[in-house]
Amino acid sequence: MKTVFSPLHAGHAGTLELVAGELAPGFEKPSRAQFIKARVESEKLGPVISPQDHDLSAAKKVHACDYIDFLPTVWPQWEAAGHTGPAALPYVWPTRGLRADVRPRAIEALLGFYSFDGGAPFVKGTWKAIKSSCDVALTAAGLVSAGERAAFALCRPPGHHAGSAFMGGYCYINNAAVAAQWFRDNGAARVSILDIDYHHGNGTQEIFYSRADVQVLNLHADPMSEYPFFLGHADEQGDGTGEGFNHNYPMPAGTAWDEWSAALDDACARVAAYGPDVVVVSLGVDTFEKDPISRFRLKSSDYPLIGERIARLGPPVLFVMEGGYAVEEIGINAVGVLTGFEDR
Ligand code: SP5
Ligand code: ZN
Repeated sequence: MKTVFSPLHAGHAGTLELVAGELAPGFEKPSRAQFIKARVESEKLGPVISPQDHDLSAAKKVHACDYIDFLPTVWPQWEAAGHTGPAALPYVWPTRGLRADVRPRAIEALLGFYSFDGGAPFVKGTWKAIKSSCDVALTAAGLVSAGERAAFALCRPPGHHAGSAFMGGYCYINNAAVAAQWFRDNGAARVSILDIDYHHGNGTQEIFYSRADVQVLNLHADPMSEYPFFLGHADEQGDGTGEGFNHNYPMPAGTAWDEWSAALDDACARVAAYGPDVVVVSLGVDTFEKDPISRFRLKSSDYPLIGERIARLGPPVLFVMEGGYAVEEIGINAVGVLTGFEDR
């Protein structure tokens, strides 16, 4: 299968995040994409191609226009405000009891207005990386739409925590959601999004929660004790016309292949019953036993089995890269899913 990759991701570097009360180097770092690309090449998965430039209209179909228009202005506004620190980060949010209906002017406030956590830092190259990541997803979607059985969007930064008007959790534009909507607008009547990242894809769920034309399935750590904490419970099944088209599989810390793959089988049965024209896989490999921020117990040998199971679904598949922070093994695990898909 073809991989779509942009070197512009590398400008999103030197980020910081709060870990146990201290600002620490971001886990979501450029070497992640480099290790995956290197493994794609060493495993001879297929050609690695550059994305085509897309305008922002596809992103604006799942995100608020004002949110998307804000993203390229963040770093220039941050600099214009005289800040000299290494990364732009929010520190105040319009939570319960405060007003979220008035858009503030100050960049420090706008960052909080358009985010749900402090996990989406900006540096000078962040916007170009965000845009390139979205272009990667759309270009790979185009390959699938043109008849490829599958394509790999090697997106960085990831996307599944980004909602219609907010960033967070290393995510800015929801690449998988943009691609799913693009498939809908280009001939697909039904799209399934299968999110296998360790963390609940709260942004993807929010975007499609009231819709029946995009089914969303999420396998993830129980939000009672794991990030993003405030969404991802089993009783969230969709709203209105979307009722019955959202399914969550929260699982406890320590979950290993037997339990996890049973959830995957159930999710796949739901996909098969839905009968989508295309499946978008939000491919996170932070379910790995050695992931530094996660607590599932999948082994490298499990990842090809995931790909094999997804291949048995039948419809064409767009794989969109999400999380995974054990950089030494991230290529082995992510590409393991893809070779597992191709081997049958
Ligand atoms: C796309 C994706 O996987 N985003 C994940 C965002 C997770 N943000 C919270 C990280 C919490 C890190 N806790 C560090 C524990 C180190 N032992
Ligand atoms: Zn994750």
